[in-house]
Amino acid sequence: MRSARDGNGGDVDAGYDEHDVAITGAKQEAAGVKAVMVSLRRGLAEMGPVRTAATLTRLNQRHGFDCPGCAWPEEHGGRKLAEFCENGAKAVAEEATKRRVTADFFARHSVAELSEKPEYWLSQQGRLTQPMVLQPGATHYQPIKWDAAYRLIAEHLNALSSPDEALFYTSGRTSNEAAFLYQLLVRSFGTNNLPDCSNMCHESSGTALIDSIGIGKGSVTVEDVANADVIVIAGQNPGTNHPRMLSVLEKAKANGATVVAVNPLPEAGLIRFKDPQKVHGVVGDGVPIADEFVQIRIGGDMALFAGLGRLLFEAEDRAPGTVVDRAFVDAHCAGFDDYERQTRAVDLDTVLEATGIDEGQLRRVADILIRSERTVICWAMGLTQHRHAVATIGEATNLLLMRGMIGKPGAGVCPVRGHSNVQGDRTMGIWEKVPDWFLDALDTRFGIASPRKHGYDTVDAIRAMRDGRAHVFIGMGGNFVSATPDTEVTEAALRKCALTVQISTKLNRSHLVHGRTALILPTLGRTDRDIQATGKQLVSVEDSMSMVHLSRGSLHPPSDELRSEVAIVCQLARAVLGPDHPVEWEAFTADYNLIRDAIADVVPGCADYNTRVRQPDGFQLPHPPRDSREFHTSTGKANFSIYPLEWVPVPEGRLILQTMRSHDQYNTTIYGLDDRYRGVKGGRRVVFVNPGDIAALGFTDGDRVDLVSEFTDAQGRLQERRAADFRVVAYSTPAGNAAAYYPETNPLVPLDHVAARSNTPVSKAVVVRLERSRSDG
Ligand SMILES: Nc1nc2c(c(=O)[nH]1)N[C@H]1C(S)=C(S)[C@@H](COP(=O)(O)OP(=O)(O)OC[C@H]3O[C@@H](n4cnc5c(=O)[nH]c(N)nc54)[C@H](O)[C@@H]3O)O[C@H]1N2
Ligand SMILES: Nc1nc2c(c(=O)[nH]1)N[C@H]1C(S)=C(S)[C@@H](COP(=O)(O)OP(=O)(O)OC[C@H]3O[C@@H](n4cnc5c(=O)[nH]c(N)nc54)[C@H](O)[C@@H]3O)O[C@H]1N2
Ligand SMILES: [Mo]
Repeated sequence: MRSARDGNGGDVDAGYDEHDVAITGAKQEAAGVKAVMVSLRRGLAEMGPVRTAATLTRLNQRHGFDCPGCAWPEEHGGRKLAEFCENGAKAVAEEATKRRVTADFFARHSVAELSEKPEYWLSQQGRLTQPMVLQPGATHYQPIKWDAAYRLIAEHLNALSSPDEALFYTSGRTSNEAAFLYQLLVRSFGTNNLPDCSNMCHESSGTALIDSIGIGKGSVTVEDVANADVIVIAGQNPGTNHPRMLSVLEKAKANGATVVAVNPLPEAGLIRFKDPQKVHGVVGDGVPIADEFVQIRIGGDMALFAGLGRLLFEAEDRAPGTVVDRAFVDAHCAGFDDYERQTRAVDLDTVLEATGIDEGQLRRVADILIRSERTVICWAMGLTQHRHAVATIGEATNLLLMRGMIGKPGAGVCPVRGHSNVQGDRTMGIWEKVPDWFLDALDTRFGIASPRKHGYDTVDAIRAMRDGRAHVFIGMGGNFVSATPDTEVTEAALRKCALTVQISTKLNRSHLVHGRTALILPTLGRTDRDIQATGKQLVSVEDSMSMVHLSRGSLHPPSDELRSEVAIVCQLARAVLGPDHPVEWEAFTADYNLIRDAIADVVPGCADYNTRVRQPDGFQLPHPPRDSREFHTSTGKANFSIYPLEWVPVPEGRLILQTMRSHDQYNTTIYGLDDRYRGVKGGRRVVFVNPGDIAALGFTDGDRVDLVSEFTDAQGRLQERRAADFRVVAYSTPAGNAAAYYPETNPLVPLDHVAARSNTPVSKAVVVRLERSRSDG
């Protein structure tokens, strides 16, 4: 057992044995008083009573900070005293923890020793406190001064034979101010290599929506969701990943909405919700959420939307003029005739096979859509991380377009984003394929010459490192090595780099899988106070519904050695670009208002940013389809998207595995080892399998198996990858489908297994077979 010292520089004992995992049965309802108790207990353990009170009362309040949990918007007007959820509170506790990783910690642990520890143990050690360097051939990280760190990076960058040999990753927590300056630095340096977490997340949504409606963002507000007739929630687990969405769904239901949940798993929050702030949530059973639970086969959604489209056309035939919104289609859409032809020809037997549902349910859902005057379709990773993700989202959008459900109250597309500022980072130009008009505006404002050649996204960045085309990796947050697919390939790729730099708040695996030289640069988080030359600074973020608002950290930072992300970018820019560079880097660090003024000059819809962001609830960015039914697409109209129907058949003796989040993690950060809603306690190496499949494959619940993924590469060769030792759990999932947690299963996802057009790793459909583990007695 490891030592259990706590506090400054001590190791926190986070040892555990996967064989102790207990299975207690899945829950029907999400939240309730238990959720509040869990969040308070977690807060007290990590932060102590004073910081717990200081953080949880300021979370998502008008004068507080934006929750680093997810991108679901705050409700405006009368906010509740505690506008947070269990998992938002965990995200805050994770950042505002009193535990510290000091230079002494790194002196005691070699990199080799730390790389043996699980991700859970690493994040439990606390906040990083000072810049550290790993010199070539060294066994331990050592302290380094900030100036020396910037010089080291500048030397490496300026020694490259082309700026395109450097990669600048971003995760979605970075504020608008820091993101804007970061992309400005990268473009001033001379590359568009700005891969980000979005490439693994909602890239498919952006790609599909830009084709269909001309903008890659959702077209609804919270009020629209609350006032919808019908809300479809496909491929999303809000009870765990966007818990504050549940109270909006409850409100919508009280207004008479019908909810259709489309998911291979009966996720707790989709079935029932107990609002801990209401009496029935405290003493009763809560409220039912889904009126129709469509237990779809993994990857069957495109077929579902196409089949529903056909039934909608048939209903239009029975009662002409009642289903298709002809006026909208004629005035605003292109490609309707092709869509109608293709959709009328959809074979319903194929739809039933692809989705695994019965015809009665398909017809019931069609009837729900036909009766609806206002439909919202929400989705997340269950739709975006598939080979045919872009086509699937296009098909969902078609259903809305044919009924005129875009650009009217209570209706529209709602891709529910992940990271709290992932959408804002894109708006600020963190995009490897940013359009030329953005670069033109940047060049005009700053007198620089941005490159026009598109950069690498996440998957292409890994290929570039693997193939020796990129030698320096810089990560603005995130945990690249654990978030990306094909762990072995990615690790080898990073190890080939001359320099890897991680700008981070917490210790993670990306600090331990490193280039010849490696740097850890510790930074302030969302909850920390940020003081610069002109005083206390504020930052701003954009939520999933295009609302931009301020966030004010108030906690005393974990160490005086921390720098804000803005300060790190500006100092680095000075070191890399030299003192004569035209951008006013020093002034920007001193006063973030000046950054916001620059954003106002460059980014559309951000005029008067400093004033409008200070309005009580901030301001909403323009969205032409939502605001005025204008569509800035290739045709100048909303385009019906036409793709051949695709789904995911199950090969004989194999399973289709989806990789997903437990209730006790934030992406690669593992908060704890329980998945309360799915009834798992004390471990994460579990694989959820349909009971019929368990028997048919010759196993029983509780067996320990290796997951072996199978993939045919571009040359037609069969490849295999293995993740060892998972406990089989009998679970309600469609026949042929299985589920297990990410990041443990990332080694199974081949680098080339990507979505068509968006290049997003296909994390939700991996062909696997089960093999009895060698360790299974
Ligand atoms: N507490 C917490 N909050 C988070 C995060 C976190 O890790 N922890 N992560 C944040 C981030 S970055 C993101 S992107 C979001 C992720 O939010 P989600 O997308 O909800 O996250 P996943 O766990 O990947 O869950 C995917 C859901 O899709 C379902 N699914 C899988 N395959 C299919 C399919 O083929 N069809 C359909 N219809 N459903 C399918 C799964 O059963 C599961 O319910 O959450 C954000 N919020
Ligand atoms: N198999 C599989 N793989 C997936 C997914 C999946 O569903 N299945 N989901 C994908 C998705 S949707 C996403 S978004 C990615 C997530 O990919 P990332 O965003 O790269 O990963 P995170 O785990 O969110 O990053 C956590 C780290 O961010 C740092 N951090 C936290 N807050 C801050 C901050 O304020 N500033 C800075 N500089 N650093 C900070 C901490 O050091 C922490 O260790 O993973 C993807 N990978
Ligand atoms: Mo995400």
